[in-house]
Amino acid sequence: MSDNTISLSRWLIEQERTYGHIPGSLRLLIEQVARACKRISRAVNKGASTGILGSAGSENVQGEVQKQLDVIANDVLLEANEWGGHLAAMASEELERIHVIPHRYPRGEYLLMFDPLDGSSNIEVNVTIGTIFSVLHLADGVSEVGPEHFLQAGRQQVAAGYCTYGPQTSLVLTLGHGVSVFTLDSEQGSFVLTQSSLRIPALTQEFSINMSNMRHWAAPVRRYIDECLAGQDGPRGKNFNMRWVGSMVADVHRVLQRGGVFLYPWDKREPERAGKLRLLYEANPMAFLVEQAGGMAIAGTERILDIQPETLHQRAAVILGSNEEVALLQRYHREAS
Ligand code: AHM
Ligand code: MG
Repeated sequence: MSDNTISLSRWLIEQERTYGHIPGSLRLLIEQVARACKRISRAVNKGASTGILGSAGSENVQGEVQKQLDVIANDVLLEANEWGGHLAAMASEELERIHVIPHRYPRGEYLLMFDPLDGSSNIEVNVTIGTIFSVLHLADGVSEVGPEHFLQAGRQQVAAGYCTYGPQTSLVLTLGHGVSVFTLDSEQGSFVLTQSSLRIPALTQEFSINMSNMRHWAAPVRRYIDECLAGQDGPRGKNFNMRWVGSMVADVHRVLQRGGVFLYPWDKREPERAGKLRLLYEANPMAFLVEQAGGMAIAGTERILDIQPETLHQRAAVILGSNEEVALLQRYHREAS
């Protein structure tokens, strides 16, 4: 590390000084999450050499088969964040119930939510996966923490971020004052600031959706994608490119860096389900980051961050990215409703 690099720890302290309302306990909580991500990154990097690829032989609360790395990542996050004194409870995509901080540790004022290993179908094929997290404040005066305390609209998040485990390990973070990107210097073992005040490019011609579900989409999504596919000769008057990694962290990271739109919309396969992705562990943190980077995030007509959660593992439709594209999709949804 050269002298002018800014480590995550230094950056957090400087943020605390600049924005007096970022409390020290939130700073320490973020450092703890980052430490857990470094451990997960190491486990992911070792891959098959340590025999930890493959199924764990169990299912999570959503009925999805858990991979060994899903379980390891979940345990690392629980263990790393339990004792610090900053949290009251945690909720994970992999756990049916919330994890209340045991009485032997001091209880803090925050709630942490995470998808420990997003994109786990990509683990075996050595494609980028990641951890997504979100932090809420526990309402004042609560003595017994319950799942209902996690049911806050996404606009109330005090921090959110994700870590990608790919060619580089990147931590992308917002505390509500813009988005910063940190890259793991694996020799030093620390995250260093590599981008400040990230802005999603406004002019863009790239979309990201699982095209194999096309026949199941609702009319507004179909209309938007049809117009993109029509290219230069169609109503958009330009050619579009398509990318789908199948790991939300990787697809959203690309959208944040070079613009475009990411969609996992409602579809007819399971009409009673709002979408595939989880509101608290995936949609809300990504929506917070995207809005902080100057983009938009909607579920159809509604802003994701305004959805009032009703259950812990609730799903949401997700459409996010560059303003112009998401605004057009919102208009198509409004016209259809
Ligand atoms: P996971 O959290 O169990 O990995 O599932 C979420 C993932 C997202 O990362 C990704 O955008 C989506 O599922 C891909 O779904 P599909 O395989 O239907 O394209
Ligand atoms: Mg996920």
